[in-house]
Amino acid sequence: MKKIILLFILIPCISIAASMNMIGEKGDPAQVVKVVKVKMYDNYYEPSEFKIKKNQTIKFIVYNHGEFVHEFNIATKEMHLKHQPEMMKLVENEILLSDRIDKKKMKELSKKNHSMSHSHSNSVLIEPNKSAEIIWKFNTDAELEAACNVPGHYELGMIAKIDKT
Ligand SMILES: [Cu+2]
Repeated sequence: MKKIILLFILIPCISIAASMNMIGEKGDPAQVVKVVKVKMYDNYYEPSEFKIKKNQTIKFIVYNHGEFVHEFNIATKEMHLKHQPEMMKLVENEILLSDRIDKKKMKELSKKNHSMSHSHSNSVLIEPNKSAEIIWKFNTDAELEAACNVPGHYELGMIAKIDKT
């Protein structure tokens, strides 16, 4: 039974990794040209739009002011939609709780399956009153948005537009 659950989580992670190069890449800290501070609330971002230029490397410092766990994930709309069932599995396995992440459980499961650690360079999952950083190089023409894929939040409009000129 456990094996089946792990497989469900593993498959979406692989598909996300495979499409990673089309959305840009993890940025080099030495090449950061702009630092953008983002505040997370229940359930929206402030600001809700980022203006950047193609090929820029941007550092996002994201702070969660909300009462719930939120995600900051840079991807295409299609990738966000594909990622959502994976997040649902984290909820079903009681790893992702409404106001915290059960890191012990996540660690236990990730010993058997590395993808369970849920670390992708284009996304961070942040507990209330905590912050995280993402450095991203926008060397892509793909239309991107930052969004939260915690179940229900995307539908509530927890999306920030990335305006690339
Ligand atoms: Cu959220």
